[in-house]
Amino acid sequence: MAVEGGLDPPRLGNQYDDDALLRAYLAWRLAPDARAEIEPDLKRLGNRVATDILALGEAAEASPPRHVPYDAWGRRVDRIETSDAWHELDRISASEGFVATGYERAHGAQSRIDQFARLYLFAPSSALYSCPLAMTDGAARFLEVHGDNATKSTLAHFTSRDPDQFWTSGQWMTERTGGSDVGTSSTIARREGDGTYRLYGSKWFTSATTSQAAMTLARVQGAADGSQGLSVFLIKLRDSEGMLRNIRVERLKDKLGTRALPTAELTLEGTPAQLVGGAGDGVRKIATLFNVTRVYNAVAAVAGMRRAIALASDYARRRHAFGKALIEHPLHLQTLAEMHLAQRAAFLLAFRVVELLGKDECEEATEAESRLLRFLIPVAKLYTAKQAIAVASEALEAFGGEGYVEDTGLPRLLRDAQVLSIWEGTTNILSLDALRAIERTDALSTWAADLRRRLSAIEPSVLQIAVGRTLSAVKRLEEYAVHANRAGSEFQQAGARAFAYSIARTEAAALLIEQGSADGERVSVAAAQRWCARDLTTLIAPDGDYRADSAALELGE
Ligand code: MFK
Repeated sequence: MAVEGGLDPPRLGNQYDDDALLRAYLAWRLAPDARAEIEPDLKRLGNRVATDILALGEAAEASPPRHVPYDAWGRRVDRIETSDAWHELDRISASEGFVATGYERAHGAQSRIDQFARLYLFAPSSALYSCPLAMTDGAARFLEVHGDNATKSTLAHFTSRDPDQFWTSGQWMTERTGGSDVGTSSTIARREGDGTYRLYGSKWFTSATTSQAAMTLARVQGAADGSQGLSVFLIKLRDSEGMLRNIRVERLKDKLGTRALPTAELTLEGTPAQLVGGAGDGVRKIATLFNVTRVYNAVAAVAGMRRAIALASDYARRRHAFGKALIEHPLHLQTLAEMHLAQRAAFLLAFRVVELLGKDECEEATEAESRLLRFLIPVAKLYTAKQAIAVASEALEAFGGEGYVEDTGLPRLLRDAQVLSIWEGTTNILSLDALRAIERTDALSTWAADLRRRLSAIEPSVLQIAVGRTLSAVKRLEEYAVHANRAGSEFQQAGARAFAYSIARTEAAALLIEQGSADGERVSVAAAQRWCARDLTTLIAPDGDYRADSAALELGE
């Protein structure tokens, strides 16, 4: 039956073919052989994420998980029922090798680029199945680094392409004390006579509770307070009959977004667990895991931005107002261009970290690159998350009232973006983390030297002004850091967010310039010029009494 009247809704085409930036980036960064091998797959996936995978994601969203505490006979069963579509997304994740690609390392250090290009296509259609994949990948990397013979088979499940063998993993770090100050975790691990452990405590925010396994933190009975007294444990969640092993599901979270994703409050009532990586220093060890999930977060953020822009750009060509298509109105075009630019910068930043991660894991990173990775992960995660929220909000506005109407599916773009700045370390926690990386590893000098080296390799061109402005920003950031260091820790902390944003913008500037210089395409050159024409650094004022000013503002005095 033909559809009568109404508005012409936005449509999604092949998400690989339509993404000029992704294609240009891969042409720029991937070895030609690797690209030739990967491209047909990305093209195929680009179609799937706009057709069958998209339909599954929408079905999963429409049928959120349900907690069934008791069976018909009053027995406590704590089943979490998810939709068939959610199960199918799990099987597709295995067969598409979304985690496996990162571990097979068919393209050496560039395998992470291959893998994250696939995830970038998948994430916005996946109803957040990308979240269990993030945690599974983090867990796999953790086991690769800290595991032993006893955990080998679990690692094989996490990295399997066989849907019947593939397992996902949760990452249970958050307790009632909060998700940031992890060192205060109160879950206790009691050692049994046979050397195994049982865990007792509550986990306040456990995503993907339908996973087969989870990595968690607990304090071996009698161990010291703080993060050093914590240890990392692997839990296999279910027994051979599929029942949770001494885990009580208190309830599912009623979240703003990510509604297909089961997130629960749990009580561990003597849950059998395996100590991995030895006792103690749990936060330092689990950083291996959360640094991977933070990279996923950054890639999911730029992928979400891309999806919002794809829809808004398509609609701007269909929708007419004041006698012409929206795209023909200069201010609408300008607004879309700004969204594209924000996404472009964030994309390059996220994939810069992906490249460094791949090198680091394949032991091809120099010492300086490993330091940069440690520093740029929090910077990229915090910056891309905030940009994703801003772009999603702008995209909704680009649809007018339709962007505010639930059954268009558009409000979900904003709801799902909002989580990105909250989980896996909030903006402030990550800004402070970047400061700590500077304190502990002298990352700022490494970063500044790296930028100067890369920019000095740019051939003289129309990008010279952009290069000059980026170099000035690097100098300003170094000067600010010296001043902040003198002014003391409170000043440094108060300025940490503005500082991290400025680092992100300046790193993105260098990447945009490098891309513009490498491909000489009008779009890349214009992007670099436009980005660098504005202030890259916005730092808190070094003079004046910032603290008294902040207190006055906060109190409304
Ligand atoms: C689509 C995307 C999907 C994403 C899905 C995920 C859903 C999961 C939902 C969640 O679980 S959200 C909650 C996630 N929680 C966090 O991410 C934790 C946020 N808090 C922090 O990151 C804090 O900064 C931290 C807990 C790490 C502070 O702990 P401490 O113990 O007070 O800090 P400290 O003393 O700096 O660090 C202890 C050790 O860890 C140190 O080692 P060393 O003593 O050997 O130097 C640090 O160097 C090391 N460390 C800390 N942060 C690190 C790190 N190492 C590497 N990278 C880092 N980022």
